[in-house]
Amino acid sequence: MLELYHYNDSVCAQKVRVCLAEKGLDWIPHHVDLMKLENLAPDYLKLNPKGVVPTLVHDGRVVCESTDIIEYLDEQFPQPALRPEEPGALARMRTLIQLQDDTALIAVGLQTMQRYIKRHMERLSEEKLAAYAANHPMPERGAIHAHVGRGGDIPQAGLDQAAADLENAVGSLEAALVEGPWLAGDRYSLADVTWTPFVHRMTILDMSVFWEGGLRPRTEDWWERIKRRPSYAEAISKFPTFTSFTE
Ligand SMILES: N[C@@H](CCC(=O)N[C@@H](CS)C(=O)NCC(=O)O)C(=O)O
Repeated sequence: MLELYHYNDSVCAQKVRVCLAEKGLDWIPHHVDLMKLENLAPDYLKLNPKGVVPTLVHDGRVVCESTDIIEYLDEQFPQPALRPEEPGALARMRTLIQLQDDTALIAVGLQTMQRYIKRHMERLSEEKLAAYAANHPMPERGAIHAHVGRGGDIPQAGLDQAAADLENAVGSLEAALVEGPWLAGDRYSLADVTWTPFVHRMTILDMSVFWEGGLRPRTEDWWERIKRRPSYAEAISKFPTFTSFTE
């Protein structure tokens, strides 16, 4: 049995949902509402000590970290294989996943925080914000949520750096796509799984200018093909996004 603790509009959770959809696996959802701070509930922290989503539970075995989860799924459910056998392609796949982990998560996080999460945090009471800041297992996460919730902004220099990092990352995708229609070459892989939610988020953040209009034509073409895969609808577009929040 596969259970996924996720949040509708978390890029890291979307990454795992895309992988599950590509493999045609059924899973039991447990929605952890980050806007209601459910990620800091004591029972959830027992599963995921960092207080973040996603967390996979497979027959009672707990796996955290989205990259570890998708690798785990590919090992446990090998068909269709999402890791290339050719060593060069495998290395390219891992490099692009690492780029997401090292750079894109922080960059989309800052931009999303300023554009969307801030307005939700601003509705929380001072008591809740103080509790978030004091109790988050990753103090810098608690602090930044409390900062924007109290009316603070992400410094413009940080937002500019995040945008530059994301544009550079799109440059890396464009370069990788020289090798084939997919990010690791001729076969769809975990690199494509990983970058699907991040490129999707960039479209929400008005960053599709980084590839549209022929600027990075291979990425533009890849993105069109990604959106046509059933996993895109199943794992991403059927879920609500920050832009549709009304509560
Ligand atoms: N490295 C982790 C990062 C997980 C992560 O940062 N998740 C975000 C949503 S994309 C989260 O739960 N944020 C809530 C918080 O930081 O309080 C992974 O890839 O699973």
